[in-house]
Amino acid sequence: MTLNINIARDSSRDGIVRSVCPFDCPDTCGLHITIENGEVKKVTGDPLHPVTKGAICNKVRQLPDRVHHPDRLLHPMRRVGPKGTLDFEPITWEEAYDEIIGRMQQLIRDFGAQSILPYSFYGNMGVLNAEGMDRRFFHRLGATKLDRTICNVAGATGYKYTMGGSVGIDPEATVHTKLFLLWGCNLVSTNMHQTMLATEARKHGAIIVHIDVHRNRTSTWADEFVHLRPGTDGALAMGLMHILIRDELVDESFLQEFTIGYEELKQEAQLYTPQYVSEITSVPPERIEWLARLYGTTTPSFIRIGNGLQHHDNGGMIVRAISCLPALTGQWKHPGGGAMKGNGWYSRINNDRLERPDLLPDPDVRTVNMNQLGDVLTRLEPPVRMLFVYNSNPAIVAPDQLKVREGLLREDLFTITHDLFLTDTCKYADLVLPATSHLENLDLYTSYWHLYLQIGEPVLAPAGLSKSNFTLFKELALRMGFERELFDLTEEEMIAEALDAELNPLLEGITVEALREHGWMKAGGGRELPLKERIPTPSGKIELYSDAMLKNGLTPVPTYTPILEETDFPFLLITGPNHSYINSTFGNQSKLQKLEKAPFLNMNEQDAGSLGLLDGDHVLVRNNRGEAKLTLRIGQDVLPGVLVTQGLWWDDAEKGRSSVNALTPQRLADMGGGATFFSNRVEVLKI
Ligand SMILES: Nc1nc2c(c(=O)[nH]1)N[C@H]1C(S)=C(S)[C@@H](COP(=O)(O)OP(=O)(O)OC[C@H]3O[C@@H](n4cnc5c(=O)[nH]c(N)nc54)[C@H](O)[C@@H]3O)O[C@H]1N2
Ligand SMILES: Nc1nc2c(c(=O)[nH]1)N[C@H]1C(S)=C(S)[C@@H](COP(=O)(O)OP(=O)(O)OC[C@H]3O[C@@H](n4cnc5c(=O)[nH]c(N)nc54)[C@H](O)[C@@H]3O)O[C@H]1N2
Ligand code: SF4
Ligand SMILES: [Mo]
Repeated sequence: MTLNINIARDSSRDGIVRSVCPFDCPDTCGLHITIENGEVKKVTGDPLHPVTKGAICNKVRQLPDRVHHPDRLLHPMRRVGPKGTLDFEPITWEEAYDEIIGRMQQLIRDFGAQSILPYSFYGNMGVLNAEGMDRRFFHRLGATKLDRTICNVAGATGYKYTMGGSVGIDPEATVHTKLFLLWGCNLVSTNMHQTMLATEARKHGAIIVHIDVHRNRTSTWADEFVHLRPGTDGALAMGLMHILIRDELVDESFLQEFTIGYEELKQEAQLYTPQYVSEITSVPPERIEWLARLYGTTTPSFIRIGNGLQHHDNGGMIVRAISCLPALTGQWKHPGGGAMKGNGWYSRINNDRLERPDLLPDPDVRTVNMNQLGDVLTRLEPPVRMLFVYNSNPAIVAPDQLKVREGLLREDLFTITHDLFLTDTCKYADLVLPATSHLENLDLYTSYWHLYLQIGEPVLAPAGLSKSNFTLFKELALRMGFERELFDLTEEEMIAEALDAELNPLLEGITVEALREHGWMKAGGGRELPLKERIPTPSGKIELYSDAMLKNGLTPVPTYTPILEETDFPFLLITGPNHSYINSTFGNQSKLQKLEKAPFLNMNEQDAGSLGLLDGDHVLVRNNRGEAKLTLRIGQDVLPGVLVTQGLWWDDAEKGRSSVNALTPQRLADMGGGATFFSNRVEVLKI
């Protein structure tokens, strides 16, 4: 059967229109979209947006290729062949809805709604499409809850113990910063507008230090590079504190006024002599002394805490320790001084009103951790029988991939995927549903880095029969017979529910209409908040000692905890994101693939020498979970015993390529149930 799909272009919106970048990137850029004959010709940065300033990354300059890609899904499809074979037939939305509703109702009758599991993340960051109508639908249904832990939860939890929430400094203030510590953050690839702000500060004498396990684009751009062993950053932070205290470089009056627990922290820091820290981190003692003195004598200083730190077993404690540093030298009181891990606190919306967890028929319904999808699909009792995937590509991005795929292959699991493309996850789906791109729907965007809220209008007609997440879950809810007053809403109505100035006074005056008029609006209206109002901890002070940590069975002062030695495989493997994709998004665009060339494995020349390996060799990286084939790059970019590969590549059967997540563990980090992608031991064999 074939379906006739009208792909006539709607040229009524031709011209240059304003939009927002929807991808999971801190910068949340304002965009200008050039449309001709209903087709996107060009995407550029909005020159007037105060943070974007007309510049965007090369990935999103390729957005026209993504939006009009010949592989865009244009109609729903049903599986007709075996799972994993991409054998689908087109169906209508009527048929798709009938099948979904029929199966959901049957499952609820036979096994209860907890047999259904939504699986989503932030493939689209729009509030309505990522955490709006979808969440409300699954709450009302009573489905198993998903703990969305794959990205930044360990570090966010560690940071929250110190500072009370995702509250750092306004990045726009970093033009005043004199010292940047980019700590476990590949800024040049993952937060380019912070690079622009730091470059501005550098013109006025700022020094930029990159602290990483991998000498990469950011190290080359920075002024100084501190190379350390993976997962040892907690020890380095403690060592810096040790020296700051020893050399009386701390700000006693700030500590008195704004913190609690300095005496307890002081005791803990005593242990961390430069010699001891050097043994743990591999950073020479003189280099630790140098860094501590630089940090203790430069004001204002700013620490950009990256995601690389928290994808370890001890990621929560690492970020907890680093987040205490700026308080020691009183940085928070200077414009451009302090730290930033995430800034979601400023533009926080009313998630409860949007997602309605109160609708859950059974408030105690089970919750599963998204990092353990492999175990959830293969071992959980009673089993998950329907998996509904949207805004995510778990067959590539989730750890312990072979387990995930074993689960996805289960004949008694009914899998629905909603995406723009036939991703590797769709290969295992029973029903594939086409999703609109963000240019085809309305949404509200907040940033987890800068402080602006923005609205993105539909500027294109939906591709084929594609539907937004909002529309999909709204229509499903209405067909399920759920309450019209909860689900028969417009996007504008739902955005109005989210923008709750009573919950968050910084949203005062920010409405759909005002956003439409201005394009973007800054939380708090650009007013500088007094420091005391920016410390939402239980004590109202920066907590160097945390009662909450003690209650949760954690050491209440910052400390160093090592990563686990799960096996004795000789190498620690870091599998980070790459420059040209966003997670697995953009991994199917040939221009961007060409720029990345191939998945490489960086190895130290000493290790290569002792294994008899040469640059360009094809190697098999393996452990007890799985294996991946990579191309060797030998040099000094990683320390001996450490390996780094970048990018979440799509499967390529021809090249025998499977993603690196075949190697990574489902183990959870020390805080928040976070992922441990980077605490991963492997061996390397020549092919
Ligand atoms: N181009 C591009 N941009 C992106 C993304 C992308 O895939 N591509 N993804 C987006 C998303 S979802 C996120 S969460 C962010 C992530 O962006 P970042 O916050 O930059 O995090 P990562 O790139 O995961 O890791 C940052 C750095 O940490 C290093 N690292 C790993 N382990 C350690 C360690 O133990 N100690 C130290 N000091 N460094 C370590 C890595 O080598 C890497 O250089 O970027 C977002 N932006
Ligand atoms: N080994 C390793 N694994 C990692 C990481 C790592 O550094 N190393 N990083 C982790 C991190 S930080 C993160 S955040 C996760 C990210 O993991 P995911 O959130 O799964 O990110 P993507 O791979 O970008 O997949 C997003 C999917 O959503 C689809 N999509 C986009 N817009 C829409 C829409 O409007 N509707 C629907 N239905 N679909 C849409 C996209 O086409 C894409 O297929 O990966 C994690 N996995
Ligand atoms: S991916 Fe990041 S840097 Fe690139 S356009 Fe989007 S928000 Fe801006
Ligand atoms: Mo992420």
